[in-house]
This record gives sequence, structure tokens and C-alpha cells, in this order.
Amino acid sequence: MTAIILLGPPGVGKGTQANIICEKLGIPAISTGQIFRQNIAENTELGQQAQEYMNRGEFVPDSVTNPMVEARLTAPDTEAGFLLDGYPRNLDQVHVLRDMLAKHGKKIDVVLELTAPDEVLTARMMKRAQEEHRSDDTPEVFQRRVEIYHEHTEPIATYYADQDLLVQVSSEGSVEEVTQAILDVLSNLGA
Ligand code: B4P
Repeated sequence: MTAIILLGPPGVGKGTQANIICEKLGIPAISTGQIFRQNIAENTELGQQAQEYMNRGEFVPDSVTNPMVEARLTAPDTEAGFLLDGYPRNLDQVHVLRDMLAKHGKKIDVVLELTAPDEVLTARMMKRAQEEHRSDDTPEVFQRRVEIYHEHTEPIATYYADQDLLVQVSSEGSVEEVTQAILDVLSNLGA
């Protein structure tokens, strides 16, 4: 079983890499942002709960996010492994994830942190805004998301580094170069 967390600031390319890596490894990519966006598009109760927070660039409350992830991680397709894209995003989510995996005798194998300077993130967000028209891809909301990342999500990297689970990968190259760098890390770890 290979259990991977993909960490990184908004717009760094987590979703892009998660899909490619999971296709290659044959494990599901579990993107909390994508699950929320799909539920918003389908106007489900979960989508209605998430929408106002996402539109402001804030985190969806843990009381909504954690049970959603736990339900997803009990699905049979996660038995051979999974990649979490965008979860956990704060230290409470880290602890909840640790406990929910322990209940099933599982643990995280590696935490990949994609890194890029803020100006690269902004450029990618502006390009994505033209292509996808996401409501949280305005300059103001994106700025808020970056601030929240620095305040709440960066401490997670320190937590996982202390546990010798963190590997940083630069996301400044092309999509293919970043994929290759991630695959090299996973291969070195025997994943
Ligand atoms: P996410 O869906 O996780 O969105 P993201 O961080 O903006 O994007 P990502 O890093 O995946 O970038 P992408 O691949 O698209 O979160 C959205 C919102 O959901 C959050 O703000 C929050 O409200 C909510 N949420 C999600 N998880 C939560 C949680 N755990 N708790 C609470 N709330 C939560 O790449 C960006 C762009 O760059 C794309 O256009 C892509 O084509 C391009 N790109 C990627 N790699 C590139 C490369 N190497 N070179 C050039 N361009 C590249």
C-alpha cells in the first residue's frame, strides 16, 4: 500500500500532478477541492455548505471536510493506496487523518511538498482563471488563499518534516519535469 499526501500552496499544481501520478501508480487521487467543486456544480447539500467559504478563499470547516475524507478513505479502491491532494490543510486535519488511518491499521508513507515562488503561483492562477472561470481565482480571493496557506498549512510541513516524512519538490519546471521529479522521489522510496 502506498499512502501519499501532496502538499503545496494554491495554484502550485497539486491537482495537475495528482492526476498524472495516480494514473501511473494505479491509485485514486482524492482531491478535497475537486470534491467540493463537483458538489457545488451538482448543488448538493455538501456543495451548499462549501460554496460560501470557497468563494471567500477560506477553508471549508473541518466539521464538513473531515467526515467527507473519512467516508472517501473507507472506499474499497483505496486498499492498494491513495494520494491525498489538498488534505490535510491545517494541524487539526493532520491529527484527524492520523487517527482515522490508525483505526484501519494504515499510515502515511510520504508527504510531497510542491514549492514555487508566489509570483509563479499568481501567474498560474491568472492563466487558470481565463480557462476555468473558478469563483476563487480572482486576485483578491487568491491572495487570501495564499495568506491562509502561509498561516495554517505551512506548519503542517514542519510537522511532517519532524517525522521524516517530508520531501520537497520544486514545481517551477514544466508539468513533465515536475512529474519526473516526483516519480524519482517515489522510486527512491520504493513506492
Ligand atoms: P484546491 O482545489 O486544492 O486548489 P488549488 O490549491 O488552487 O490548486 P492546485 O495546487 O491543485 O493547482 P492546479 O493543479 O489546478 O482548493 C480549492 C479550495 O477548496 C480551497 O481554497 C478551500 O476553500 C477548499 N478546500 C480544499 N481542500 C480543503 C481542506 N482540506 N480543508 C478545507 N478547505 C479545503 O494548478 C494551477 C494551474 O497551474 C493550472 O491551471 C495548471 O494547468 C497550471 N500548472 C500546473 N502545473 C504547471 C507547471 N508545471 N507549469 C505551468 N503551469 C502549470
